[in-house]
Amino acid sequence: MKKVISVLLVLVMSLTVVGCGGDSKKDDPNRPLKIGFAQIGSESDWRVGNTVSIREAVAAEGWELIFVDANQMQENQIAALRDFITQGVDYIGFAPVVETGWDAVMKEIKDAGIPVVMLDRNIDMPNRDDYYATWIGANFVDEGERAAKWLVSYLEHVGRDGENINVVELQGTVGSSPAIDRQTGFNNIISQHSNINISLSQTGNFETELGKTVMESFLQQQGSDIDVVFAHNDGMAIGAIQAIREYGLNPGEDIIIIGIDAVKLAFEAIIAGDMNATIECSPLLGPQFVAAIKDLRAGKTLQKITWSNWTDFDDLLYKVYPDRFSSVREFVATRVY
Ligand code: GYE
Repeated sequence: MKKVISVLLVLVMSLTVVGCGGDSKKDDPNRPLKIGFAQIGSESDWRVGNTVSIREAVAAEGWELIFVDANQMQENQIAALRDFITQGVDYIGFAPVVETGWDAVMKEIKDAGIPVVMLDRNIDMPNRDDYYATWIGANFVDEGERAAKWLVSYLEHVGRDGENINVVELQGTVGSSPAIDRQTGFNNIISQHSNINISLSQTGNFETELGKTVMESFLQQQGSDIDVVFAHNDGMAIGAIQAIREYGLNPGEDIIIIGIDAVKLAFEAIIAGDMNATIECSPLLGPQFVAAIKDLRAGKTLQKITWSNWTDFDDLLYKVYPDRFSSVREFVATRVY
């Protein structure tokens, strides 16, 4: 008898648990959501612009945002994600600092039944599509290709397409999707041009200071033999500009500088003649992030990839190829990051 009662008890209890789960799924559409966002850090103007965009978009909905800045450290992001599970957030937003090493925590999030919206960078794990509802960001391979195509067009335009061109590369964070893909994209194009070669390539971790330090070492090794700096973001390009000036060369003239992101500082450097081009990668992903969550809440299935919009900027080729490039002067005043 005792056994029967305890079996019954267990049955009743588990039914209650199932019942609770069932009820909580009937979401009151007016209930403010609780969102956890695991951000990479504040390593660049791009990142700061991205954070502001997310904060503003979530606040505009009246939702609660638990925002964690992981200071570019994977273990901090993993801890933040686990904390979001403990706190029982409704949705998780996640920009992973590097691509690999997320398998365990992504499985934990999935087991907890919390939908994930990936933003900006992506993860690399078996069946990764099963672990997030959607990913919103830029096509980084395409960005690298566009940077190289700008260079090819520029060299043609200034009559240097017959010369051997020595490129040095400032890479982003090792193992991050933009660093991997931008390098791939750039190489896809320059491999078709035997006169353009990368002689030195090192990470500056997407940081201005580190970009400057690495550029100083490049200059010590090769000095004025360097023709081009390809920086995986504008912040490192700005650092390189400082290093080149301190070395006694003219950035933008003696050495061609290409960055990625299209932040205001890069526009100003291009207008000042210190930099030559920037490839746009928009950080203003907050509205798309919120739209994705609203769709998920309404029960929609989202496509796995949503690309952000872009255009590329310089102060020369936009006149020749208005369909490919835009003028920095036209956009500098309205750039908010
Ligand atoms: O280019 C860089 C930032 O992941 C696309 O991260 C982003 C990159 C961006 O630190 O400035």
